[in-house]
Amino acid sequence: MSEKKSKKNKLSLTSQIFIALILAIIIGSIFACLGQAQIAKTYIKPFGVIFLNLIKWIVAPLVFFSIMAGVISLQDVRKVGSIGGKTISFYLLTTAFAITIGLIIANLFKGIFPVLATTDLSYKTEAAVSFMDTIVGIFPSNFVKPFAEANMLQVIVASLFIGFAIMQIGPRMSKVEEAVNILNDTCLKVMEMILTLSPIGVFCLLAPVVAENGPAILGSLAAVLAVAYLCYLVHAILVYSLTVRAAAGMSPFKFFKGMMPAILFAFSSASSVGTLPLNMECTEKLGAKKEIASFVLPLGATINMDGTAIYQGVCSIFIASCYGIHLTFPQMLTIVLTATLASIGTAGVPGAGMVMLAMVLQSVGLPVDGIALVAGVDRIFDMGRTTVNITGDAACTMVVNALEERKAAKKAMKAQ
Ligand code: DAS
Repeated sequence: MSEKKSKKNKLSLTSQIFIALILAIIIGSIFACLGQAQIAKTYIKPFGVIFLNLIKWIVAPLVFFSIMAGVISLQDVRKVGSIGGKTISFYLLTTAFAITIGLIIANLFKGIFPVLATTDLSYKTEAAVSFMDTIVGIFPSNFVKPFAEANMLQVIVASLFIGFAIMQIGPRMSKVEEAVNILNDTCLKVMEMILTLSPIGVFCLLAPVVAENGPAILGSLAAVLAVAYLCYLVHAILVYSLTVRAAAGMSPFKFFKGMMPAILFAFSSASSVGTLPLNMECTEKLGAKKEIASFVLPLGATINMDGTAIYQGVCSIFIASCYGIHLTFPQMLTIVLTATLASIGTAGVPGAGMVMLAMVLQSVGLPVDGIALVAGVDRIFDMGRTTVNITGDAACTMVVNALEERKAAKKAMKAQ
């Protein structure tokens, strides 16, 4: 009875999120037409900020304990190594492919982008020097700082080191494993409590955005938003359908249908880490093993951002054309490398991708203040790119799960 009741609640939570989305757009537009955006920003937005702050508050311990629990539950370092290797290669390859799709399609459509100012900006193609900085920055130098600063890459490295260490402490391991699982379940329970507030949180985040931007602003940026969403769709349908079909033997329709609750939440919250619990639930319902999902998904929520890479490619072309600048092929390659790196460093929280756009623009000498052209509707970009990000994480989970199952079956056949 309680299972059916909670399933019904889960479904009604999804429809509540949808209703909150529609209400936010209608009420936000009314505020915009009445020129009362300030009221929405002053009295509605703070409740949305509280909701996001609660998510940010719990995300570091949630990722820390879920990856640690995932590593320990796999018991076998080699298994983590092979899963880790498959996961990282899938993430890096799909991200580089995503940014390439973004650049190709944006270049095809750049004729419809406005030229706002011509400039003789002499820009140099500096190699992306930040690669080594990114690698060095992944390793924590202080136990508390990664949590205090919510530096997710360092939190993940800390959880991997401690998880591997727990695996090797011998007979006492089971006690520590139980403690880690209790802490992980507690964090998941706290996150579930926060998620029951999501209809209110989504409404209070989105209504002020619509009130501030209104349909008019969308009209003027419709071109670049449409191109970005076209790229999101092409990448998600092309890459994820092909990979889940080819590697996991799963019908793309079944995959996207099963992912719908997580896709809806990601679209409205614009937060990959906030969508983690729903993403884990959806991939497990689609047949992924818990120990695979609880390792691959938190890693993906931090380092796999295909949608963000697309957004950075499309906006680089849009900003360059707004300044009357023609990007050369070598510069596009630099954007591919930098956007792939930027997506690894992008945190899975709202707006993070826009901050990393500065790194991409600098790498090819484009004016960083061009970000102001797209900042006004960043949230609308973010909703789509976050949806692609979490769907890519789930596709990777299904692929890695299928490859590990095949490997285990082969091993079992050999043993007979
Ligand atoms: N909103 C981020 C996420 O949660 C992505 C981004 O800002 O680019 O994935």
